[in-house]
Amino acid sequence: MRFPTRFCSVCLLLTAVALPASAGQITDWSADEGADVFPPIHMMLNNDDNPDFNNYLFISKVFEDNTPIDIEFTVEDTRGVTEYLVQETVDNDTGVDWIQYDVFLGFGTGDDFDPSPAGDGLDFDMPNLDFSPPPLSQAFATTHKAEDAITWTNGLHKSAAKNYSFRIDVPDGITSFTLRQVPTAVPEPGTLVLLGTALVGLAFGLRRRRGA
Ligand SMILES: [Ca+2]
Ligand SMILES: [Ca+2]
Ligand SMILES: [Ca+2]
Ligand SMILES: [Ca+2]
Repeated sequence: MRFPTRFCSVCLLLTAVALPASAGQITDWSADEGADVFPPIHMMLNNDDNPDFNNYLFISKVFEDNTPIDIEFTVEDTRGVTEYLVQETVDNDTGVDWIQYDVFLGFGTGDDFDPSPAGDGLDFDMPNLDFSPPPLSQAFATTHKAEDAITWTNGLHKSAAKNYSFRIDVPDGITSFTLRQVPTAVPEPGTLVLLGTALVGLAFGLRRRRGA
């Protein structure tokens, strides 16, 4: 893949010029299997909606199955809001095409995941609605943006690595947050055939019972 290599070149370049990290930012993370997070690149903290400075978060993910992948980030206060440009390489290695891809912000992981509420400052660069560049996917044409959820549809993410990018605002007052990623597989034709067979069988049984 060309893009991850380019990501890494950008990583190295930016690491070379990045300012030294100071308090208040993403300081650590833990990820479900399949996700690799590169150390965040901090160009300027508290850069909420400052078009001149991006902080970067590079993530690479391989989905072996269609269960969600959670990445929990540890955060320290910055006395402000730090905006990150997240760039992801997402590899669909499930053997099944995806018809939709969602990312959510929240707290906790697995069954304990709670969506981030509206207005808490943790969001996909809202309410400024100044996404620049806007959230992007190489696989899908339509992007539905909400404060704590982005949904990509109108396309197929087949068995390949594709790039996604979006922004997140990380506020003061939280010690951690979770970025959840959820692919949706194309319904298998086999499932529909089985369902159809079951319905026909049920109707046939009912007719026989009525006839008896
Ligand atoms: Ca912004
Ligand atoms: Ca929120
Ligand atoms: Ca922002
Ligand atoms: Ca915001």
